[in-house]
Amino acid sequence: MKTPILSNEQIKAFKNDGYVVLRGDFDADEMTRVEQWASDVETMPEETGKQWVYHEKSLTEGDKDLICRIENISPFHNGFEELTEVLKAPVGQLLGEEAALFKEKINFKMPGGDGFKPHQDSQAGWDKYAEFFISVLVCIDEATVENGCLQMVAGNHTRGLYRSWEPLTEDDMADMDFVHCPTKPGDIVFFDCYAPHASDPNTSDKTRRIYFATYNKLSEGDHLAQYYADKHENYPPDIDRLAGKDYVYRV
Ligand SMILES: O=C(O)CCC(=O)C(=O)O
Repeated sequence: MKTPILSNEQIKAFKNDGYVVLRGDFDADEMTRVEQWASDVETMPEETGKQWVYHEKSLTEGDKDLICRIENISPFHNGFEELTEVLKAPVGQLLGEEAALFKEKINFKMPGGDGFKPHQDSQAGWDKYAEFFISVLVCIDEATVENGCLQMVAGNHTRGLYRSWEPLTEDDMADMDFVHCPTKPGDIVFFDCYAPHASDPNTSDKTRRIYFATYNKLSEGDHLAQYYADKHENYPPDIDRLAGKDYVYRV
């Protein structure tokens, strides 16, 4: 995979808007590989101590079981490890220093898969680990309005964190303008941990996979192991769940 390099205009757009979209930055050959890697990860057996697989029930097809998300992939897949490495350089350009990987996942959003309520990523308790994070989205399948592409608010990231562990309220959103951000395979989006965003359920008949990797400044520490240890306590992958215990996805 080639290393994406941001232009000065792209860096400026990120600072102004809280996100920036790079169109077609990974080419068709690179995306054929990433698409194959995502298919590999989907079929890898679910085992304790390996990649973390989360399921959901279809919103449209009765009780059909869907994969909604797979996290903690790169330790078990060389391709995604390579991807986390090449994305470090452009994130470092935005952070102004070297980046450390914090977490990564593929959101599958299969047909009938649910969307995401409006939120800031840092609302998921990330401020416990570091002050600031940047997430990078690599679009694997075309993301459209119909299949639940990302919706972003420009310019609101400068307000900082609204509050932890609760999505944004109607009051918070009174002056926010959520704009659909459709993406094609090979598009890359960088976004600030305070940039409000959301997405709708997938009402199409095709899966919409997007890869997300999140980084913090290396000078703020390497928190990946602690983040996943804490998350395993509160919201483990489905295979590690205790019978009778209620697990609630908050943000
Ligand atoms: O995959 C999506 O549609 C949005 C994902 C998102 O907002 C998140 O994972 O925080």
